[in-house]
Amino acid sequence: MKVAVVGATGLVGTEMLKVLAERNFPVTELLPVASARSVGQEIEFRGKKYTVVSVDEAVAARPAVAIFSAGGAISLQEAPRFAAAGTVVIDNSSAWRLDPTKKLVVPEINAHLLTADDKIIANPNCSTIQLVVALNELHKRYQATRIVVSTYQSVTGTGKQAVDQMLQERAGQTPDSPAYPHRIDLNVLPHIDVFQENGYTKEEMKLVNETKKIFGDDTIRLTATTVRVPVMGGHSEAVNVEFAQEFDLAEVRELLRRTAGVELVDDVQNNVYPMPRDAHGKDAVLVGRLRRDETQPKTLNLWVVADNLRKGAATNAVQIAEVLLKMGLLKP
Ligand code: 2RA
Repeated sequence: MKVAVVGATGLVGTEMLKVLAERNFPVTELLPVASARSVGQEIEFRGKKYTVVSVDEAVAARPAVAIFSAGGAISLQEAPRFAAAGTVVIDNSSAWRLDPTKKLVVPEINAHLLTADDKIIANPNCSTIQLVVALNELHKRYQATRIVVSTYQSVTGTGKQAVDQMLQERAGQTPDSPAYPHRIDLNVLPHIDVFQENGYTKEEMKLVNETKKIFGDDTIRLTATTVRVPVMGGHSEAVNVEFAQEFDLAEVRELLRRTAGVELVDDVQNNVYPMPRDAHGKDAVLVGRLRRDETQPKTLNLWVVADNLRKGAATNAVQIAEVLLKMGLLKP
């Protein structure tokens, strides 16, 4: 199967190639796509060298699927071109996520919505994916009515430039081209993406709006504070969720053990709880620090950690492609 990866040289694109190889996705011909300055470069995939091509070349090659992680502007411009050529696009940018005609998919939750009509499919934001995977079975059982999330997001979510800034600051150097308006090492920034009129950032509003779309429930009240932290390995989230139904903590534990994509990591007596360094390189969403919110009924606190480049982006996108393949919706 001919597969294009658009944004193949970025942090997420590189992870997509890794996951495609690890999961043995049936790629017979790879089309690594990147910006003009990268065209002609060589990348390695499954021990074979491939030359980076332009978007035009990739569209003309009519791949079965094009997995994008190249930013919203490129997606808005190029995804329809691939779709018009018969390619199914899975896009990791925010461009199509809230478009009412496009599906926003986390396979463990709503892959059943996919049909042959879906030519552009949106991959949710990383901080949304780990939240909805963690809450999926609990929401089905107890109906979440209000969610308060504080995130602690890895610099890898911004990209290589941010990782370089952190490492240069850590080495006592002045960053060559800082990604953030302030120092990030030994600091935290309550600022991810741009501020909106309502005082929230785009990242915070993504959590609010995408969560409701994926759960198909506009009545869920969600408020978020998203924070950038000088950490590699993954995003962490402190989640406070109020349910319509009363719950039993032992049953919550059992439901989490049975939740697709979740690994329960919760034994605080032995200092066992989810941490980014343990999530790094994994596809599971790690959940721990389960405890009742003692200030109000039917409310649970939990701690959720996942590798934002994997389940938060690359793996979720490849899992969507695997579902499409299984449903016979990708041309061979
Ligand atoms: C971030 N979730 O962490 C955003 C985009 N990857 O920066």
